[in-house]
Amino acid sequence: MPTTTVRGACPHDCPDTCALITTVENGRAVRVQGNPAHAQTGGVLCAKVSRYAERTHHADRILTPLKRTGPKGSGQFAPVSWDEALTDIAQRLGAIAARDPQAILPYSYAGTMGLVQGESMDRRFFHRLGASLLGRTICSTAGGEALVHTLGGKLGMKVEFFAEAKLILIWGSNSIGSNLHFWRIAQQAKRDGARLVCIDPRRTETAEKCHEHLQLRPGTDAALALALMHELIAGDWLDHDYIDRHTLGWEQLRARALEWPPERAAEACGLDVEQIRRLARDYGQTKPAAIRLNYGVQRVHGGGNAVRAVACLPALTGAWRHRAGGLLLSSSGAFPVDRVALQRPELLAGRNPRTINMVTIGDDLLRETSPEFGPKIEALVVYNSNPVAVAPDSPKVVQGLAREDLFTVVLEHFQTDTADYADYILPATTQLEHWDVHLAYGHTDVLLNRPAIAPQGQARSNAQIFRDLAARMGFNEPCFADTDETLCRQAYGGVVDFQLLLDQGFAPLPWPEAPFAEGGFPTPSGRCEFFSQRLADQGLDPLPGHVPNHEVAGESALYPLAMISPPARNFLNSSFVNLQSLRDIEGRPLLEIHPEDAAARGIVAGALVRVFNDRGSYECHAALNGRARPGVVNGLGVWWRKLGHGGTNVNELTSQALTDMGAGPTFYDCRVQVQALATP
Ligand SMILES: Nc1nc2c(c(=O)[nH]1)N[C@H]1C(S)=C(S)[C@@H](COP(=O)(O)OP(=O)(O)OC[C@H]3O[C@@H](n4cnc5c(=O)[nH]c(N)nc54)[C@H](O)[C@@H]3O)O[C@H]1N2
Ligand SMILES: Nc1nc2c(c(=O)[nH]1)N[C@H]1C(S)=C(S)[C@@H](COP(=O)(O)OP(=O)(O)OC[C@H]3O[C@@H](n4cnc5c(=O)[nH]c(N)nc54)[C@H](O)[C@@H]3O)O[C@H]1N2
Ligand code: SF4
Ligand SMILES: [Mo]
Repeated sequence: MPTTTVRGACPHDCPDTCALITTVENGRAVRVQGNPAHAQTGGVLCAKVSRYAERTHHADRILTPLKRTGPKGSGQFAPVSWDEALTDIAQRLGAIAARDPQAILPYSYAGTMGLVQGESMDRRFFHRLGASLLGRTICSTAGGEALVHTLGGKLGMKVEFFAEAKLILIWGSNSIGSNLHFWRIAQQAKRDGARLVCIDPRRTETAEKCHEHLQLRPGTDAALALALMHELIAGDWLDHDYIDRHTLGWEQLRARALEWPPERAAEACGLDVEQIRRLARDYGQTKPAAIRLNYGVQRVHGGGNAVRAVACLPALTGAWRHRAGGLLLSSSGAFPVDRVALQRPELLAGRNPRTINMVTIGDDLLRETSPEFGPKIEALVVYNSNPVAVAPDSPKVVQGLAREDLFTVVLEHFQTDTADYADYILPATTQLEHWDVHLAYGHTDVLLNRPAIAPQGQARSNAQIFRDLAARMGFNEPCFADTDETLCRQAYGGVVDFQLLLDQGFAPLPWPEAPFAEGGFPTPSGRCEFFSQRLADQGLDPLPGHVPNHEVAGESALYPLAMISPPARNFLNSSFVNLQSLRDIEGRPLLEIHPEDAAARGIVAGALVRVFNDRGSYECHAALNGRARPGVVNGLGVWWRKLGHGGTNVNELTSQALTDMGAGPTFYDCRVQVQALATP
């Protein structure tokens, strides 16, 4: 067979959504590379997805349906036919649905961000069934709601124009690790004279390479942003005309900001007063100034308020007037996805099922039937997610999944920590084997993914599996017959040129160069809402404020250290942990700790340590690499438990407490103690 190349899209939960070119020889993918024709990708992929062929043809791929043969969680399975698996699953789900379909819960997130394999036929299936809905909150809802209540949507600068900025604040983001193609743009700006400032409790690879690093305490970003406003007012570095014409609630915000002199913020943030003053001066006086905000700031109690406070800054200085000024957290709101066409909510037929928050799955799997909760969860269908590894408070998640009376189906590529608890594992195709169409949250191009190789073994696409299950359940609405390629076409209706997608693999959205240069915010008032009536109506603070963490470190003698758990660079959440070549780069599960905190506990570099709190205990190795600030430890995520020490990972320690907005997780709002177990 000749060598061919096929155009695709990276499926992963990453702002960059790269355009891929897969080289195929004899039916095997031999290479996955970046498409040089796509400007954002620029022909370059990260180390992870450069290994995508290795992942796809991995010896551990699940290639047939598997049925549990041992106790729950033992990981013992035997191959069965698709026919046997589908018949049994349909029968089990049907029996539960006959009593109350809300006892069935789908559990999925962004293992693939594809609109087809992530949010189309699956939703149709569960809507038709009347299953409980899932609140897909595990990543970005606090920041997302905050943006909606401030700017009017998940919208912001066009990422390419950061190259022209003269000051870039990289706020709550390790771009080199998790937004590599943005970092290329920031480097361009730096070469052209821009100053780069990083705001992060961890001295990341990115922080090291910026001109300045503000290493604040986790969960104190709103205090810093309010102090910046204080100084913008004091120095009168305000764009009064922009404020008058395009913002709402300036007088109230002004009063709030005046409560935050830099001295007060320095105390709260654990920063030097001069550093805050200098940043305010730079931000007030440099034009154009751009903020690359990322989701790292909003995984704490006050995450929504923090994003709101930061998102107010560009309106105060009028930074939005310039295409290289303003802010970008997410661009996903610019994509006109036709979710009604894809997901068919009308299949609910007037039913209004409850919504279960995916963050609290640990508690919710352990709840009995009650009037407040509704029916006990009897069946869980997991796809595109690995909750045992990634959901907070994993001791509870595991306890729930170990229930003998819970029926669990997992659609997967690999036998993850979650798949170990399944009754059935169904083999899913990877991105190289199926059709899909994508949005992006770090740029504004639509991407198409064509299959490059045939499904491996007996794997089927998620959409195909739900189509098959629908047929077994007797769901005969015509929408269940739509093919994956048809679903790709439905995702954007006629708004995006599908032929262009077929021809070149990507298509730009029409999105203005400077979206808020003339105001025009899609909020109820049409202005940037410093004051939000919608938040007031929910009984929340209508102005951005500093909301302290749920778990303030130093306030507990038992657990005096704050822990954050940002991603390890060579893993993507828990994906890729099972690739030996990438695991070799990461080495072993690590806890970064400041030398003073280590010395106080008799911990030396490389020592095996136990990190613990009331929720659980995590074993890993101490890293004294200069990245942790005093009082804060960094437990790099997200290892598979079974590939870590003692079957643990960092989410043994994190809590199910929620954010101020969006009912999101608080992974970086966590208190722990650390103890040496053994010296290296
Ligand atoms: N290599 C890699 N890339 C990824 C991911 C991955 O796991 N690995 N994950 C992907 C996903 S799911 C997402 S959502 C995106 C974006 O995911 P993000 O979570 O935005 O990714 P990071 O860039 O690591 O940003 C987190 C940064 O925030 C810092 N941080 C923690 N707490 C605070 C705080 O209170 N304040 C401030 N200012 N900073 C804080 C952390 O130290 C870390 O450097 O990245 C995606 N890209
Ligand atoms: N402590 C801590 N925990 C965190 C975070 C953190 O920073 N710290 N980050 C959080 C964030 S931001 C996020 S987004 C979540 C992410 O959590 P998840 O969305 O669960 O992400 P992954 O761990 O990558 O798991 C995705 C799974 O989907 C599978 N998959 C991929 N493609 C397909 C497909 O086409 N079909 C099927 N059936 N399966 C597929 C992969 O094999 C993988 O096992 O984790 C969160 N958890
Ligand atoms: S940088 Fe992000 S989008 Fe690009 S290949 Fe890597 S994971 Fe995929
Ligand atoms: Mo995420």
